[in-house]
Amino acid sequence: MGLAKMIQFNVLGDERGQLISLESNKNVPFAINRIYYIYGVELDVRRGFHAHKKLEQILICTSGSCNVLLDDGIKKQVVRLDNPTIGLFVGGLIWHEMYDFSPECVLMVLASEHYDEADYIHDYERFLKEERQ
Ligand code: T46
Repeated sequence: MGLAKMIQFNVLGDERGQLISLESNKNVPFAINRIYYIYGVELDVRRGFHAHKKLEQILICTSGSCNVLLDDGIKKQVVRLDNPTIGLFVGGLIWHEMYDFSPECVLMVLASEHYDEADYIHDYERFLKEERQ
């Protein structure tokens, strides 16, 4: 089975344009405690390089595109995000890296918890150890 859990959002569109609504514990499978977005990333820049212990997140490219590498310590999968109607769910203990950002990319992230540096695992060997436990 693939690592990528994609969520297709319902689009409330009409002749005026498109609208997507994101609601805690409805089309988003957790209570949203934080939203952040990443933009203005140069093409050759790679971000991420960590896993979270518990945090659950949904990554949505609301504009432009980027790639996300997912790694559970055994399997790796690259997901291209280029559609604002699709979210990528990333749960705990998934190493992830984001790269190949297009100039207009806005990567919006819905997160289940407030920012907590203690939830990050930045060391790949430590990630593998925690994954095996
Ligand atoms: C993740 C991927 C997808 C804060 O102060 N509050 C926040 O909510 C966030 C997300 C970051 N920061 C600070 C921490 C750093 O000093 O902003 C700076 C840049 O964050 P970071 O280097 O962690 O950015 P990325 O792109 O490597 O990772 C981010 C998220 O941090 C991370 O949780 O899963 O996006």
